[in-house]
Amino acid sequence: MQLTLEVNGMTCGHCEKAVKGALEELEGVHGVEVHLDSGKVDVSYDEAFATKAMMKEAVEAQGYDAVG
Ligand SMILES: [Cu+2]
Repeated sequence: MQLTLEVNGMTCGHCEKAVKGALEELEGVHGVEVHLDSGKVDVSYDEAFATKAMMKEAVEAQGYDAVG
């Protein structure tokens, strides 16, 4: 499965690393690609383990706003 999160507040490489790292720590997440310019984050995952709600929570725990 693949989905795209929309994340507000990412401005630099540090933000990118924080968001990517938080998502990759979730069980079932296989791949994360952060697009800083658009604020979009593509996630490949196994839906048996990870949900969009869990991803949003992980992003928000890093201090960013996951809007979609
Ligand atoms: Cu930053």
